[in-house]
Amino acid sequence: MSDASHGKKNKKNKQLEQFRSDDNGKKMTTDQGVKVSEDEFSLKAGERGPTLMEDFHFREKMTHFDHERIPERAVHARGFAAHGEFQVYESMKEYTKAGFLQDPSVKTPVFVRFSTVAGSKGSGETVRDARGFATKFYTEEGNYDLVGNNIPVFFIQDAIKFPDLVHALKPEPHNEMPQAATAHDTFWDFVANNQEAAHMVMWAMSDRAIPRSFRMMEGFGVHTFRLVNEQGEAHFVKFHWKPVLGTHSLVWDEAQKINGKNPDFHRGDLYQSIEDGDFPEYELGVQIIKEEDEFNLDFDILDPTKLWPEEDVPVKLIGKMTLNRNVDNVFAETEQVAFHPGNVVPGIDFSNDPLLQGRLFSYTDTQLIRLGGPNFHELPINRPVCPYHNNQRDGYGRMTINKGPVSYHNNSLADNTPATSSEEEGGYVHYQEKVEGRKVRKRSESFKDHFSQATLFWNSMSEPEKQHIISAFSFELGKVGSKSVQQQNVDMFANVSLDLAKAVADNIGVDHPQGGGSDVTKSSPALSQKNTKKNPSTRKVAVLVGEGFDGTEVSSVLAALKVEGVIPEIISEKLGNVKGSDNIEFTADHTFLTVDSVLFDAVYAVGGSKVSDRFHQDAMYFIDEAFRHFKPLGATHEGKKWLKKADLVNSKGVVLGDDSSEFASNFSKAIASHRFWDRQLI
Ligand code: HDE
Repeated sequence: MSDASHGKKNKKNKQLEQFRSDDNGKKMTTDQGVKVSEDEFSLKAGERGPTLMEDFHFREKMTHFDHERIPERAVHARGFAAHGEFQVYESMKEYTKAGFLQDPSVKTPVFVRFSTVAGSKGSGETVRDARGFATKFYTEEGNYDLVGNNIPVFFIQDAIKFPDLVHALKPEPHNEMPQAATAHDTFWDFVANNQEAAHMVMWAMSDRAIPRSFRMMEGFGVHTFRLVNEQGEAHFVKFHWKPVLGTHSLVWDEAQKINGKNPDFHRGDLYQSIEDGDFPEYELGVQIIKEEDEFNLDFDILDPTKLWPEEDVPVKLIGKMTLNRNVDNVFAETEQVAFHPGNVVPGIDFSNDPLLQGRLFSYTDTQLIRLGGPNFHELPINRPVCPYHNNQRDGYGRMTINKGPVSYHNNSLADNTPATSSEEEGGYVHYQEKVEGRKVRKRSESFKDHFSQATLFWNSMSEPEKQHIISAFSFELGKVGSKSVQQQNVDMFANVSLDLAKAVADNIGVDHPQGGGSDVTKSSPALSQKNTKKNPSTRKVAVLVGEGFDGTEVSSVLAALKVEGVIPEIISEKLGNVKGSDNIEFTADHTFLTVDSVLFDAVYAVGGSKVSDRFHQDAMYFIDEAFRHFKPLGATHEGKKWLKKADLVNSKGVVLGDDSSEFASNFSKAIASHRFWDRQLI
């Protein structure tokens, strides 16, 4: 609560307050403010007679309803957002004059929208896909948007190919299948015939594409940008978001089941964490390269299919973002927010990455149709918190009432205002990069190595991560109908790793590749999730409790787990109270009917002296499934019988005990480990 009452005092929130409306307890009126006397029956000529056009309330209600939908985003349609704040750790003056990166005492309001890329607005959230990670900083110098993804590279090198990529990955046009999935012919046909996709495809087939939570994934600005300081000196920069809870993923089988059990899994997780005060936190990181070192790496820093290995160019953590407030209205805020990689502030500038340059065109263009005209910057969520004045006028839905006759520049009637600002006064002056060249439709030779970093990524994976990638390729290509496309992909990925290509070829029944192989031996440990942070905080544990459980002991285990930040939820035979010894009762949050093991991070089997056969059976299934998804299992008292019966007691990540404090501490360590990959793979 200390945190500025969850960001309620910040400038953006105060601005939004002017637009909020609470209908609770109010009288109903028309949009014109006329009180409504009847809202259930339309106006008719006689009880059984025709409805009359003069029923203005009916007309208004129906017309508004008829126009309620707007086009969904062409990509990133399925998203969820939250408000928060960003604070820099120390002044970044040396590199940038951006005002919000100067003063550690300043909290800059932010709005962050997470999304999947391929699926429609109503699609499942735990699909295999990149995730959007778009942040709007409402700075005193205007809005700065860092419109990133959770994967640091992209499928293509030139924006002109984006429509092709998206046509290939969206559902196929003749039958609109499959929804929110790349496991189909056109996507893989695109990959094999546009081999610059190799590196990002490796990420998309890895665990990164099935995050456990929006709170547990990294974010990347992807492109190389520029930071420019007060002296006009520029540095190249890549932006990173590092989740404080570490980077963690689901298991593919689990991810698919979650989509059935709870298609709102990721938004529910984000929403509830914020409601519970477990505010998601991310550190902002920068990798910086001096202008004169532009050509010192073994790839082109303008190529968006390349990352800068953290071991070569360290990530400097420069600040922290905390998401501390849910939206009041998803349509008004999350749906109407308009991000744009071209929304920059003085001190942040572009590079010649051809993918970035093309994005600068696309976002406003798509928003013009999605949000219905050129005034979407006036929507409350998109407004800057600093004043804005210019000669833009009119258009659909214009809200600002610009006074006076003058709407042009230069003028004398208004003293030539609104006036431009010099660089010293804070005017945005584009970095004066010297550019020379012929007009050509070409790709630079320096962009032509598509495989070295794909192999770097492969080399950096732990053995279980490699197995997951092989399985993902085998799943996706296994769904492809064309033998030729399957073979082309196996042949292509042989350039990344022969082991990978052969394993996939065997799984999908095509020939081993003819050539291939890579001589890249380098790896980047920072890319493996094995090396991420481990923390039990906010992990959800299913506590399987039956009538007659040991009241005192189990209560003390749960209390100890809560101290570690773990969130236990009670599953019992029916909702309501479940009685244990020592007059202790728990309230069941769920039954086996309402939840499933895939919705939890770990299982604590407690049991009870009086459980029914049915409960026993359901618990065995629940535990077995959690085990197959490599989840930590804990058991005390009668619960141990279940694990013994399933023959799991000697497996990794299975914690048994009777001493409640020792058990709680061991179990909490196991929960922090996230998953136990060295169990037998299923
Ligand atoms: Fe986007 N992208 N994109 N993109 N993108 C959109 O803009 C586009 C790219 C990203 O939550 C669209 O308002 C082109 C890379 C996010 O509202 C559209 C190219 C990265 C979001 C568009 C790219 C992104 C979008 C669709 C290749 C990571 C969701 C709706 C040149 C750095 C933002 C919209 C939100 C959304 C175009 C590639 C991130 C069509 C042309 C690379 C997070 O304008």
